[in-house]
Amino acid sequence: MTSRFVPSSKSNRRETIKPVVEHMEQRLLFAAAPRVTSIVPDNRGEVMITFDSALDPTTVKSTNVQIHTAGADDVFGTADDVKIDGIVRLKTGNRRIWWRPRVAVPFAADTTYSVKVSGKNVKAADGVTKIDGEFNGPGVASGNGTGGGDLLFLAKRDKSASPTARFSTVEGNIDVSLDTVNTPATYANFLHYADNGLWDYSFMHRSVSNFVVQGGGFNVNINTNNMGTIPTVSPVVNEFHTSNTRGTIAMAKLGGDPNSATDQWFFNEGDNSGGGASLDTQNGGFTVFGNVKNASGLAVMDQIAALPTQDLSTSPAHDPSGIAPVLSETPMLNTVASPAQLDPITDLMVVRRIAILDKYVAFPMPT
Ligand SMILES: [Ca+2]
Ligand SMILES: [Ca+2]
Repeated sequence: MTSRFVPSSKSNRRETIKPVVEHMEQRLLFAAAPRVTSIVPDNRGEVMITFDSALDPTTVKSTNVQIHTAGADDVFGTADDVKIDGIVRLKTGNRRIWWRPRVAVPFAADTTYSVKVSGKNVKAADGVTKIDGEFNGPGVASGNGTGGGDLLFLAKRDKSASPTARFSTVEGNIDVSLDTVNTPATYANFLHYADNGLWDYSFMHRSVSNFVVQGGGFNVNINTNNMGTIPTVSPVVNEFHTSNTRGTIAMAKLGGDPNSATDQWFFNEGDNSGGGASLDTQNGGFTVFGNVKNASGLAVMDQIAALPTQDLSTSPAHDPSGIAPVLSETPMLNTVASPAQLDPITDLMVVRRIAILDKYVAFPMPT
């Protein structure tokens, strides 16, 4: 055991040990306890936990990463707590734990839930070193400097005036800051579709260069690979307030009917406030209800806008609902030789999930 902490001397190295072997040993012997550097929970129970170094994949499993709701007594740590069934994956060079519930809506959206990553059982890539897991607060790296200690926190609803909706797309994430103050009805309408998972596996069906990319109305059934129409509720009243500038998101609606928006939205790729587009004045003005929060989200938006489009409006495959007429300017991850060869789940610009990001706090709650 003592040799673990004694680097080989220069003379030793020269005599017997090949440099590549020594390098490997050094790395293993001095493995630091992985610390958590980023936590992103959403309001339907999906959680991303990122560490500063790689984990041992065999130790990242559902027994060691657990999510519970408080149960009927509304108190955590009692017998009626409900363990949520989920799927645990290790991504991003084995540094990121991706926990997702097995069903789209595992509990009422915004329910507070606890997250526990076992400090005893989840190990560094060496299979020996324990994670340094003690939760130190939002945005702060975990740990107390010594391996071991559970990562334990509560995820809860973001009650701020501008919560974040994460659009998880096949091209990357777009985080959108939502405007609850100026567009409250549109925000409530947005929550209906997001909180019920209705936009999961939806796809962007329209892209017009330097103008908009549009989605929210249609989805792909991941079991049948068929395209379909997302069920809608009553239209929402128009709440035009914020200008349709680049990087904003607004509701789509029917021509000549300001109060007809339901589930379709569009990102303003260019400045569409005035000029030929005139989205601030046309049809009562289009309701901007949020804006892309950061540069990485804008980059993803631009990547999507840069995809080639294809006219799929004539006899596409996997279209039992007959949505083809809306698919004349469809952005494509992979263009197809003919619409009849369309493979929706791989060829279309799929939005895997839209959910509101939660806040997270220490567990137990600070008094
Ligand atoms: Ca309980
Ligand atoms: Ca520790």
